[in-house]
Amino acid sequence: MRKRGQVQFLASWMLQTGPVPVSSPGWGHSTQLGFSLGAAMGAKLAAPEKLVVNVMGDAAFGMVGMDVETAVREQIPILTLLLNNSAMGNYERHIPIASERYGTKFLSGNYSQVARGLGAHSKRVEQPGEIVPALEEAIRATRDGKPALLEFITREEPDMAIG
Ligand SMILES: Cc1ncc(C[n+]2csc(CCOP(=O)(O)OP(=O)(O)O)c2C)c(N)n1
Ligand SMILES: [Mg+2]
Repeated sequence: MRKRGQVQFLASWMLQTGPVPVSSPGWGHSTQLGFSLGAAMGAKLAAPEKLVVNVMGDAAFGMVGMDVETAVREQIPILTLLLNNSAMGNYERHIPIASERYGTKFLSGNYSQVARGLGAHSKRVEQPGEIVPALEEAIRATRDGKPALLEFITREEPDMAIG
């Protein structure tokens, strides 16, 4: 499951080059930010034996993040990987004046705290050495029936080949 934006390009690359076979539902004509959270819950309900991973950005989480509560309440243990680059990546190309004058493309927030507040397992990952243990712990949490969210603090990619 992937949403739009820089996250989408990075996740596509990871899925194509990763060492482990994975499957990824296509998004068809859906491009709305945040749809992957609900779609991941649906996938997990359809295939509860699988590890279902939802990759999303900080702006996408801003659109739908409260639905983590649905996953907690209904015990749908998906794993969300949130890439927090504190921005709508490269979005100045779409809103140049608003970005320059008002910084409209920039965001802030501690989304792992939000997820924890909603009852999910969560961790904010700031150092590379924390990535693997955080993933292992989060996957264990999903196996115990708890939705998990890892918030990775990243930087905005300065330029991406977007058509
Ligand atoms: C509901 C909705 N509003 C606006 C857009 C347009 N849009 C596409 S990508 C994007 C910014 C995405 O930012 P973020 O989720 O933080 O991901 P990043 O590109 O920073 O990885 C926006 C606003 C959209 N796809 N869906
Ligand atoms: Mg972002």
